[in-house]
Amino acid sequence: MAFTLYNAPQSTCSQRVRFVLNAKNIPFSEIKLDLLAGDQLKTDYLKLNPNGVVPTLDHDGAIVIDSSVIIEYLDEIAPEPVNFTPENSVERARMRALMHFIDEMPAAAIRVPTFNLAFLPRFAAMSEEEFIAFAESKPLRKEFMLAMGRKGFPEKDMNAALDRLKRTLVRMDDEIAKSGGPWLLGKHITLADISVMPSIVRMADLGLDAMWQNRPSIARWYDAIRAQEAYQPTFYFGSLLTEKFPHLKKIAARPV
Ligand SMILES: N[C@@H](CCC(=O)N[C@@H](CS)C(=O)NCC(=O)O)C(=O)O
Repeated sequence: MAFTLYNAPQSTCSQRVRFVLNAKNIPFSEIKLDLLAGDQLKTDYLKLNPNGVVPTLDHDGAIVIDSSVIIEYLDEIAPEPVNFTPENSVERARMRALMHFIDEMPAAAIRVPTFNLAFLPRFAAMSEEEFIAFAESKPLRKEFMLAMGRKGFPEKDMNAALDRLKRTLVRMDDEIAKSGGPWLLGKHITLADISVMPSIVRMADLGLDAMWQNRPSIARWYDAIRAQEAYQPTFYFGSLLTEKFPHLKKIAARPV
C-alpha cells in the first residue's frame, strides 16, 4: 500500500494525520505545500482537493480529504498495531460528537490568533488588489480572509477566539473528569484526543499555555500526548510557528 500525504508542516489539520500515520507505523511520502505562497490553490491540487486546503491523502490512487475523515479512514483500514476508535457504539458516538465540537470550536478559533500573530506580515506586504485576489481565490476561506484583511482581525474577534479556546479547555476538563481520564474518553487515547492536540500545541506555541495553569488534568493530558511515540516524528523541526517565525518567540514569552 502506498500513501502520499499532501500537507504543510505547521498546518494543525495536517498534524492530526501525521500523528495517526506515525502511530500506526504506516510509511508515507510527504508533499509539502507552501500555504502562504498559495500552492493549495493551484489547478492540479484543486483537482485533488476542491476545498483548496491541506491535508489530502492519496492511498493507492484513492483520494481522501478532510483531516477528521482521513484519520477515521486510517483507523478503519489499518486497525493494527494501534486503534483510536472505541469498539462500543455509544463510546464511538461520544468520540464523534467531540470531534465535531473540536472542528467547530478550537480548530476554527485557533486560526484567528495564528493569522494575526504569525501570518499577517505576509499579507500586510501585499497591495490591496493582490490581497483581495488572493482571498477571492480561496474556495473555503474567502470570507475568513476578507474579514481579516491586511490589517488583521480586530481586538473584538481576537477576544472572541480566545474565549472559544477557553471554553474548549473547560469542556476538555469536564470530559476528563466525567471519563476519569487521563484521556478525553477515559483510559484509552482516541481520535478525539488527536483531533484537539494540534490546537493545544498551537496555543502553547503562541504562549497561551498559561490558560491551563490552573487545570491540572489538562496539563497532565498535554504531557501525556507529548510523551506518545508518534509525537516527535509528527512535530519535526519547522512544525511549530515559533520555529519558522522568530518574531513570535517574543509574543510567546509575554505574560497572558
Ligand atoms: N476541515 C478541513 C480544514 C482544512 C484546513 O483549513 N486546512 C488549512 C491548514 S490547517 C489550510 O490548508 N489552509 C489554507 C488556506 O487557508 O488557504 C480539514 O480538517 O482538513
